[in-house]
Amino acid sequence: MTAYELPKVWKWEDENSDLGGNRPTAGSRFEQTLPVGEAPFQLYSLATPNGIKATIMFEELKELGVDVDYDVYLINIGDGDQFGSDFVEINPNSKIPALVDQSQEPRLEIFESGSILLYLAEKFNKLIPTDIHGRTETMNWLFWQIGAGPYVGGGFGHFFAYAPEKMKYPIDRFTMETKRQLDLLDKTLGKRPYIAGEEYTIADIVNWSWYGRLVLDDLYEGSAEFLDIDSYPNVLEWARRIAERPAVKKGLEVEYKPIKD
Ligand SMILES: N[C@@H](CCC(=O)N[C@@H](CS)C(=O)NCC(=O)O)C(=O)O
Repeated sequence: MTAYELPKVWKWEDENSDLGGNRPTAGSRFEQTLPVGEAPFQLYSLATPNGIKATIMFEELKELGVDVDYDVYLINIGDGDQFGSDFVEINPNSKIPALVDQSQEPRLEIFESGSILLYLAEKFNKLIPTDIHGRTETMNWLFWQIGAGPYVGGGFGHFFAYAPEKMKYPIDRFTMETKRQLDLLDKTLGKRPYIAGEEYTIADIVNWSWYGRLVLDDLYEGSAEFLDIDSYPNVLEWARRIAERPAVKKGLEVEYKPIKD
């Protein structure tokens, strides 16, 4: 690994374009007008593991007979759309997915995928158990995914697939943690059919979007072999079962409308 001498004060070196790329500051970088459709829900997103949680949720609600009309727009995070003024108005954290419920007066802005799923589950009383035990267990695994997922995405996935060079130290560290998480899910799913118990819930949607896709080798090419995915048979069986759900298939195929002409 390249030797690195810590400076006294870290300084950002701008290797990025004017609009895209992360910076050590938050807030909008340019004026932007996002399209707004007629549907009660306006979703600004992209089909990443966090983004598909929202479209799968909407499609699951539709399958359950809920009248949940939504418009979905493409936020190209590579182009820096998430740093435009209208998007930042909805999500000051500049990450997809971001949702507006314009059936509320004034309109309601919802960001963080977990918050979006919980909001929709509570609003329509679906995909979250009503009894205290089931509900709490669903929340446990919902929050667990939001906290644990970044070790997989920002940790394992980043160093396995995207970092400019392969570095043993971070790959060892995040592979170990990812495998620990998979083992935890495998043990949990060895005892029950769904993440939080006997029912399919929002905890399955958020976890499948990361761990289901990971074990099905749909996230980082070659990672299924590298992680020895066959040693997590319960996760694999659950991942394949969820992938067959009509709403999941539809959620992955949703057409995103452009935000620019
Ligand atoms: N904790 C957030 C994470 C959202 C997130 O990291 N979104 C990524 C795409 S999967 C993003 O928008 N990245 C753009 C950027 O970092 O500039 C959530 O669950 O909604």
